[in-house]
Amino acid sequence: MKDARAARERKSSPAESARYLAMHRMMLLIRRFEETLRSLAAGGAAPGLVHLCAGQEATNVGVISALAPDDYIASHHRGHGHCLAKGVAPEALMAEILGKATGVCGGRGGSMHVFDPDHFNLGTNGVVGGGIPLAAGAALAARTRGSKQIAVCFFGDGALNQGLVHECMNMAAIWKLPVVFVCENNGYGEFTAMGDVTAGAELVARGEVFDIPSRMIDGMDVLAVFDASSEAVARARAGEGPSFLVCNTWRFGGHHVGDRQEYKDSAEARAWAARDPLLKMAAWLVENKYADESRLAEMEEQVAREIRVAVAAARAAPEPDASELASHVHG
Ligand SMILES: Cc1ncc(C[n+]2csc(CCOP(=O)(O)OP(=O)(O)O)c2C)c(N)n1
Ligand SMILES: [Mg+2]
Repeated sequence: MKDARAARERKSSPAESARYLAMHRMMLLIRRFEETLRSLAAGGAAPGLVHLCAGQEATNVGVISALAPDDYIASHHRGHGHCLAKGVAPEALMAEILGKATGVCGGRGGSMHVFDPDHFNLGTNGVVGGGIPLAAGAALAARTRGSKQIAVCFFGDGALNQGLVHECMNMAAIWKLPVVFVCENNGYGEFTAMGDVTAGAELVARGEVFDIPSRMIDGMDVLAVFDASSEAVARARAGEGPSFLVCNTWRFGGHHVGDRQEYKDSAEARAWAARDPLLKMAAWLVENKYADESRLAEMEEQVAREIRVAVAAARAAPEPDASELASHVHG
């Protein structure tokens, strides 16, 4: 199949150019954030399990770049990239994951419960499929208020077999809710290959059965994800109802930090590594003269500095005070 990026004429206005560079920069920021967090978590600095999204940046950034700042997202347990792309400061996210008082939720949520209302982020979620009804509810609430906001829910291939997906897709279709269902299909749920637990080869059929427009997309191609998401978002905003996007992607690391991934086929892993979304976008930017190698190197340097500063601040931040333990528990 022809590359979506080559197949479509792209405008080269300054605004478009800035958009493509911003997408690449955000993917880079997410990758460097996750790499840094991997070593911090491996050294025991982050309480609880930490699930990294390196490899899935094109899906995170492609979808969220198609949203307005006040559109809602509901994320899942592998959600740091969603939080960053939606606008949280790296320092506030890192502090949250490290359980520090300066974190987005004062260190109470950690990696799997980052709730960020300032950026209309309904949170990462430790319950597989748990974000789906939150997004459907936010979409219903927005429509009831007469707002133009829409909602996106991200979930993994493992969540496809949760009843909630089908209940919410059915209701969203019947009520034409402004919601976009995004399955980040990375081929595995924990340590089990998708094909061993998921019946039916055509994942898009899960949306089509509800008459929801459903598409399979190369989730390693940020521009392909952005194009498909822009269409889905426009449909939702125009009152035409939900869409379902299956983004085929790959997590470069284990299920969580510390997973040795012995269940993965190494040839398959190498093939996916060659499709790294950052390499693909960098090559496209250079080929189409949106940036040259030195501009990309400068961007790398800026991002590395931003992460260094954020991590140093998060590490130096105080632990939450024990006297605050019960705050926010009862309203
Ligand atoms: C309701 C529920 N069931 C089981 C789990 C345990 N669990 C955590 S992550 C996970 C796998 C999820 O796989 P997928 O949805 O494909 O997401 P991925 O980890 O691949 O990003 C499971 C089964 C859980 N957290 N919640
Ligand atoms: Mg998965």
